[in-house]
Amino acid sequence: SSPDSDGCTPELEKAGLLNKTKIAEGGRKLRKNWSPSWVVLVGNSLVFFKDPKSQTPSSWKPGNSRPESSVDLRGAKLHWANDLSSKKNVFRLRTVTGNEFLLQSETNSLIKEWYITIQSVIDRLDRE
Ligand code: I3P
Repeated sequence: SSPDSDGCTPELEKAGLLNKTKIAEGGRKLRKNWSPSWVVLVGNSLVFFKDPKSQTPSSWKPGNSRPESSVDLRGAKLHWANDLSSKKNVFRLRTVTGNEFLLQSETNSLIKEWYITIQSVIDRLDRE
């Protein structure tokens, strides 16, 4: 069912708008700075783009849509983390390099789908 039967292009699993903050970099704690992020799950990576809606019309051009950052999901850990925020529907993603992110949505069903889909990619990579 893959549109990319030769396997040269990583498969797009999911994309959407979530609230995001990075809380640690290489194991060092960072100050929270929540902002909306366009999140794309593709291949083995979670890729973050600045929310186009938060930008001025002139700053948002197709050529400007370079990722803000990208996370390698191999060996990553996912945990529900409602204890780490006053917000609801929050989970924490921790990479093998000690980078930690909180991701959040006001919509419970939406954040559950993200959790399940990211976990399934982590599980697939664990089996490789
Ligand atoms: C933080 C800001 C965050 C909040 C965080 C505050 O204050 O209000 O939204 O996290 O709480 O410290 P500031 O803007 O002054 O940095 P949540 O929204 O996730 O609760 P925390 O320090 O308890 O994590």
